[in-house]
Amino acid sequence: MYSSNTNVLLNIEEHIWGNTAMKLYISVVIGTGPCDRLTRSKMASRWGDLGEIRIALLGKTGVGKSHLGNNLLQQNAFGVYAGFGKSGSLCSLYAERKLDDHTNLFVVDTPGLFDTRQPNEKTKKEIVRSIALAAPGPFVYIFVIAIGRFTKEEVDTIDILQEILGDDVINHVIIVFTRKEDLGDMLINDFVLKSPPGLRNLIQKCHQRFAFINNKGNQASLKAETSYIFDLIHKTIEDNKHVYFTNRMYQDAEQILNERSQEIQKEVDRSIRELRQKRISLENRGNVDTLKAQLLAIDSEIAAKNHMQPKKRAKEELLQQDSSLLGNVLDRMKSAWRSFTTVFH
Ligand SMILES: Nc1nc2c(ncn2[C@@H]2O[C@H](COP(=O)(O)OP(=O)(O)OP(=O)(O)O)[C@@H](O)[C@H]2O)c(=O)[nH]1
Ligand SMILES: [Mg+2]
Repeated sequence: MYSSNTNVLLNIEEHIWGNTAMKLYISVVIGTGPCDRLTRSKMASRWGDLGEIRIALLGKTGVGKSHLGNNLLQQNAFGVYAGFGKSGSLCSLYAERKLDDHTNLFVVDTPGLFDTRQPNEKTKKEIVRSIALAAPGPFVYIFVIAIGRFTKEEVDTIDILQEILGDDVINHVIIVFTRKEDLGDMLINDFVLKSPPGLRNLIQKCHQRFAFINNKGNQASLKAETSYIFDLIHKTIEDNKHVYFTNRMYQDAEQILNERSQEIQKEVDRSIRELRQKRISLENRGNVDTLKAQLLAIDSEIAAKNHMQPKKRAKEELLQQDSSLLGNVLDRMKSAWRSFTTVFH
């Protein structure tokens, strides 16, 4: 028999997943299946063994991308700008948080990209940077639109996205409308019905996958709205059979990041070896007690280096202005630059 706590959990999970997943959950977590412990706990994750859910935020400047990113991440990771569209900065950023024991949420914020057909060289560089940060490819692109501020530029953004990344990218796009409070008493169905044809087409193009959020809402409404968005993300990932969007550009970026991660790992291994050597020679100097502080410092330095994730370090290098790693990605994406020239005019 299950404890009452387990029953509560079962009810919640049933609500979220439905019956089939529920049976799977019972057999795996409660222990009726022949799984080993590791498989059990991995299967218990709503996200299976995906490990990392990569999400990219898209949309015109000032629509609330960063604010939405912060709400999904439950932290103030991205700069939110008080004025509408005042960001002006072109620095793509990323942040992450744990969704459960096995799954990280990884969000790339792209300030106002893809929203003009006349980007300067700096903007193009930022597009490449944001692609590289989300390598090997996002599971879901969240296209953010502010209620009541839909323009032709939004349609253009999706067109540009498809022209750069390919038509299939649309299968990974969901729309999130911010400023939900502006809906007032209007029902969601009415909102869709009364939307301009361009927006209705866009919703249809995105397989009717849309959600609403008031980024400035209270805790309870934020909880309900972000949880609905996560359900939508989950459904999109299921619809795409757990395959993230990728193409040559993402794969090139991934390869360069992997090469850099390997170099970083080698550098780390070398400096750990040097630290260990230093430790041994200190110990050989005799009185270990007087050297205690130095030995402890070396131990904690070794622990920190062991803890470091080379891939993460590589992505951090991409954020640096004039990073040579970004230069390498740009070089590798020369063909992409050519396609930018044809897409943007
Ligand atoms: N009332 C209300 N304000 C919002 C909502 N979402 C965002 N805002 C506000 O709109 C402003 C712009 O939000 P940001 O998140 O910085 O917009 P952004 O899309 O990241 O803008 P860029 O970085 O310039 O591309 C901020 O003042 C937000 O607090 C919302 O749902 N309701
Ligand atoms: Mg922003």
